[in-house]
Amino acid sequence: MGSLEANRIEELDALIIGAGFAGVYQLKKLRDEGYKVKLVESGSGYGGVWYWNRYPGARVDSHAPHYQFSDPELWQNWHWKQRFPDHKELREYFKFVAEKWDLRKDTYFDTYITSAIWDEKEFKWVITAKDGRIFKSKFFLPHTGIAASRSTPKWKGIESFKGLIVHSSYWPHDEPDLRGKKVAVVGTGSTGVQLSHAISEVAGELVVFQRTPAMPLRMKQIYYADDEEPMPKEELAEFFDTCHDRYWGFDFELLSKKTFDDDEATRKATYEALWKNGDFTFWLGTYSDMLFTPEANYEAYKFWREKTRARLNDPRHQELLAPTNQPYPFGCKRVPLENGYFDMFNKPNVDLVDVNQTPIVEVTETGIRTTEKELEFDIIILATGFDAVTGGLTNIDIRGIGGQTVKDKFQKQGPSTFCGICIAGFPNMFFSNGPQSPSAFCNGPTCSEIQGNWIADVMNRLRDTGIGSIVTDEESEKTWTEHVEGVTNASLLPKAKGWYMGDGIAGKPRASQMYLGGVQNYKASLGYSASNGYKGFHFDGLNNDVKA
Ligand code: NA7
Repeated sequence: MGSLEANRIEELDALIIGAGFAGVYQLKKLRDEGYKVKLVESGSGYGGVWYWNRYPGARVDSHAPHYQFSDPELWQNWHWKQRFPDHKELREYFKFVAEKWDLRKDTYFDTYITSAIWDEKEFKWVITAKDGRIFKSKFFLPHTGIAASRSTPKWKGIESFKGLIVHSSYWPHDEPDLRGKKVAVVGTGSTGVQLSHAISEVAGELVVFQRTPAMPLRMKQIYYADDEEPMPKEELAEFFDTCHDRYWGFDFELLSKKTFDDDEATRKATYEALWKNGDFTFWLGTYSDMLFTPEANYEAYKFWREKTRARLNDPRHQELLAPTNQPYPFGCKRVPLENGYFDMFNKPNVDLVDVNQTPIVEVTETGIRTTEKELEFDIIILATGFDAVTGGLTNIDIRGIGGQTVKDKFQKQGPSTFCGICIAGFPNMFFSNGPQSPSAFCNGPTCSEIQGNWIADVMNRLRDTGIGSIVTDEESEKTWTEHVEGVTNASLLPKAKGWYMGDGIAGKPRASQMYLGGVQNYKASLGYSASNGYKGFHFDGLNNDVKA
């Protein structure tokens, strides 16, 4: 690992923030291209969300072999132990990657970037860390991801609780002993679903506080023996190529038919087959109109509701967890996977509080008081999510041309970018898995590679031509934003309240946070700009007369 004294200025070609899939890939790629590049990370290890998400039950919902880099040097030498690897296995994977790609010498851990200011005269970013260190870099690459900024409720009395109160993604490295304890889990997104099930197996009592029911799918976990692989190694090179050109960045696609193209019996058989897969395919590999047509969506919901209710003994739980009236379109909030979440509600030590009927009034020294009663807890876990997608960028004081900030710009009407990779007014700044890119609608490593490669190509173009800066124009940004909104508005996404639409964070404008138009179309848009002389961009600095 590199070291840097406080207040010393380090000159770089590129500074990357974030040691998740995107940042790690970018470091390797740019170093291979001969750039002087450093990666900074606020945590103390590699993994991004997998460094932070170490709560009981944390695991990825993308089934193996999808969730890994496509470099043969890596996959030829790596063995997955689980079809859905848990956080520990994922951190092991990142350690292995860091060693194979020799990343440590160019990584600064425990480094939180507070500001990045564009110097219009020097064509450089001046980037400052919390501890006072400064980097001057031609390119600024904040690959901060979708879950860098935690969202914590502002309940009265929250500071007074005498037990342990923790946000799911700040889970203590020294594992707390939950055996026999009274535990509250607030939130039923994919985190809440995973962690409450895991905790129900050890805690004395568990109370889950639900605002909106999740619609999780069954997870078919497989534990691989040493000589077993999710897919034969000789097929993997082609597999990764395929993923780069598929709608969701996975090897499966939506079906080429619509819900009512099939008669009822065929449709049911199709749902059953997808359900048995025990992965995302019931959501993302289903009839092509499921996310776009209410009637089609309701068919999927009915099937899900029937499957779910059959597992719940208590009619109250049935109605709260899988309501008769569809609460929002299926798949328009992130669909979690589970293998025991619903069954745990049949246990006598697990209870469910609907915060719509009995809202949380305050946190007391000993627990949580709702409008109905006070409940005592030893531990309160906030699985309450994030200022998702944009929070990682808006948390940093990023100032572009004329001192404008990313925060102000996004605050006005939601994110506006060109191809979810850069912003008008912010030269030589590119990000991965950010707003208006496929991000959470794409298998993470797939998009990290697509975007990382494109960013490296831009940098090569500037290096080859001696040009100082590249920046997208307002017109191109507007066109992309309209395209993103157009695809979202044609879908059922706006009918669900959640972070896909920027809901839940005070003052955050409601707007589509991600691009739903498909990874292959996204890749084509980036490619079109690049192969047309970076259409949609302006160049400035040094060799101004050279056309890129
Ligand atoms: P999510 O998906 O944002 O889920 C947060 C959950 O917390 C969700 O059920 C919220 O209900 C609930 N919530 C938030 N604030 C409150 C308050 N004040 N009271 C009660 N309940 C609340 O975050 P996750 O961590 O589960 O997942 C994040 C993503 O990261 C994940 O999908 C992966 O893609 C990676 P709501 O639905 O808003 O009514």
